Amino acid sequence: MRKIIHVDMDCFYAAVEEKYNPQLKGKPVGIGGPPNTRSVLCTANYEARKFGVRAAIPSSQAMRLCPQLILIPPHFDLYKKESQAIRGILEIFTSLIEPLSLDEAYLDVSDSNLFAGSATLLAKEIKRLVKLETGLTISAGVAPNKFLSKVASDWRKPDGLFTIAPHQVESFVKALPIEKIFGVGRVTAQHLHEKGIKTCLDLQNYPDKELQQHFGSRALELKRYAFGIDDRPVRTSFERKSVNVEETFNADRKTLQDAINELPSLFEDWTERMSRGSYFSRLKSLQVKLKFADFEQTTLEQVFAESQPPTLKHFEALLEKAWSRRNDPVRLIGLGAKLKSTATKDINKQEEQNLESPQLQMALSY
Ligand code: DCP
Ligand code: MG
Repeated sequence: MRKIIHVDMDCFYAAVEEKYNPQLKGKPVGIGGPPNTRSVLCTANYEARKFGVRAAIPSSQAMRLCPQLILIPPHFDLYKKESQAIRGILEIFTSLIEPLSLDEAYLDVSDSNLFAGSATLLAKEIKRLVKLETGLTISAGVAPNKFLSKVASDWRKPDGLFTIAPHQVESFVKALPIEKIFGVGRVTAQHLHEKGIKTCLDLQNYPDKELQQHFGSRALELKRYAFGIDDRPVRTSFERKSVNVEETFNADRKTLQDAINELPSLFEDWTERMSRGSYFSRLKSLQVKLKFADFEQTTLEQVFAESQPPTLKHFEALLEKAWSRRNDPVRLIGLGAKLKSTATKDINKQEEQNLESPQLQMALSY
């Protein structure tokens, strides 16, 4: 049984801004470009969230929701600096670290002897040191796998610490809303809801066959998550999984032809990135993403198995298909590719050992 810790900074960009400008404390703060542009918010602090202000909404909408909002343009250099300091703290405890973004990481501490093997106490010490050294708060979740540790870090946010010990998994997942499952976005959640599946327990009890009819090869994976099972290893080395480029336009592109006209420059960018990283040999599928004027988005993905690199024509065909889903003006076009993994096996994957080790013993030291 593994011990995974997921850590995630609280209101990261906003918290860093407050650190460097303490006068902001207690006031509603949003990070993003000015409201007279098409900028969307990166994040907002808790004072602002009370007004419904949150990441990904347009700055203009944020100002309407909360007219006293203090809007600050992002300072990525500062966030990077704080992120590196946090990374330094994490490295005290283990080298098995998988960063997900500047403010989030998984740690595999299964084999750590620190704190008598208690991952919970280890997480507590991480929280203490992060606060001491950076002045910022981080939330942590401890669980036997990545999926549950991420749910756990969110469970008591902000400044939270929550553990799901192995013996608690079964009862914990039962009431867990399916939206919390890794990879279940709005669309999948809606499909599941239509079948009356709201919680992981509902999903556990749903017949395999019917689930497979609707979700194909994903059905089994969904079921496993519903039981709290997730074998994904903590990956320490960064391996690029996709190469994407996108552009948000100052004015919506109203017709298919307008959209097609945007492709050559995007394609050029994308090709350059693919070549620079020598990624063409790993090409798995091509995709086109459209974000419509109302912020709804759609992504069309198609397996690419030809021996020559794709041309503009391939993306045009995908764009036409994606466009026909709504035939509406778009504010953003993205194109890209998914890449095949180079990994031959999961080196960090824990074998199921010590099957007869008593659960109680686990629970006490977790
Ligand atoms: N971010 C962004 N655009 C988004 C989401 C996030 O630029 N749509 C940036 C700003 C966030 C940072 O990434 O501060 C971390 O993202 P989180 O989802 O962890 O959000 P926060 O750390 O801001 O808040 P929370 O306390 O909920 O983790
Ligand atoms: Mg965060």
